[in-house]
Amino acid sequence: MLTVYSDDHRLQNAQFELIDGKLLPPFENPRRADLVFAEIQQQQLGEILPAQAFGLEAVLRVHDPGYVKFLEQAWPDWVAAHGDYDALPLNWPTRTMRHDRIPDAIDGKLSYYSFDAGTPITAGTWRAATSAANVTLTAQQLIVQGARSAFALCRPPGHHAAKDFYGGYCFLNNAAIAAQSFRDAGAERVAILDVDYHHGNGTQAIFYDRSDVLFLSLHGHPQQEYPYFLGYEDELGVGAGEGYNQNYPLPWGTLWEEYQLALIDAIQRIQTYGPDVVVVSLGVDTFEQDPISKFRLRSNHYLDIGKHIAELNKPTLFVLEGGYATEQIGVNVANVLIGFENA
Ligand code: OKP
Ligand code: ZN
Repeated sequence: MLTVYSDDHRLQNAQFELIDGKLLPPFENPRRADLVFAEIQQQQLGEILPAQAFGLEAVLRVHDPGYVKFLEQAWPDWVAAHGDYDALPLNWPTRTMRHDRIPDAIDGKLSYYSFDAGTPITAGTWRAATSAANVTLTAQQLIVQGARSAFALCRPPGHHAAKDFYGGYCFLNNAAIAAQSFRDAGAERVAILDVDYHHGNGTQAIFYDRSDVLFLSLHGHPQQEYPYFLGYEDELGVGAGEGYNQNYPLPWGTLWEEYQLALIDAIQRIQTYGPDVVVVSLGVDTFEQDPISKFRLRSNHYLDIGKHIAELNKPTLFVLEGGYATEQIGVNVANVLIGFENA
């Protein structure tokens, strides 16, 4: 397995994260990717390549130009208004309020372009987020050039970010950018399988009206879990996209046995779809010891996840998403890749 990696992920290194009414050290922190890197190296999973610099062209195939400009400018604008503190929004336009005017003030812009207060924008956020996109696009190119698989070892993650909003630690949707780039490179059908514990609301929204990208997600049930407002099983796509979105919401406490049944169904759906390439949004926060999640997978089950994905026998791009049990994140991620390779 070829891995692509850049140290620039470390530029997303927030002071605090607002979670469960507390300001805590961020769960989504640089150690995560550093430990995945160390494990991949130690297990000798294959070559680790640096990221190439792509411009913003591929990013803008998925994201709104105004949103991308906002992300690039948010930190300097915030510092000018408030000083050198991590930027967080505090209110949102909800029912009966307007969504058709973008405020001039940076605080209003943060509110307009976000959906939670748990995703700090810092001095390095823009560079870290673009580096994650570059890591993913570099890995995506390896597959375009004929590699059977590649792993984009990137952070911050991406699957909660939609066309024009951030949240859930995500700014640019790395997996969606890669999927669109596969299409632009000539792939007719792309399947995105999201095995992160949280619903990939951003990815779903980006491809919801399209039949050329099938999106499937296994995740904590939105009645119980973040992001709460998307991820039900009756979300099947719209217009041309009808029938090309599939959610598997699962309850707190889900064990491997139940999880595997959903995974097998998802794999069968992908098989039927017959994609040219598969993108895996690879979160390992389904792990039993994950500090913010409530599924109960064990480390060996990640080998099986990799094995099931390999049954598809398609070129496969793995893109890192969540996973917050830092001490075991390396083993769990590596196990997916090893299970895939040894299948
Ligand atoms: C990002 B990814 C828990 C609040 C959760 C945000 C979680 C973002 C997860 N009570 N806050 O999908 O791993
Ligand atoms: Zn997650």
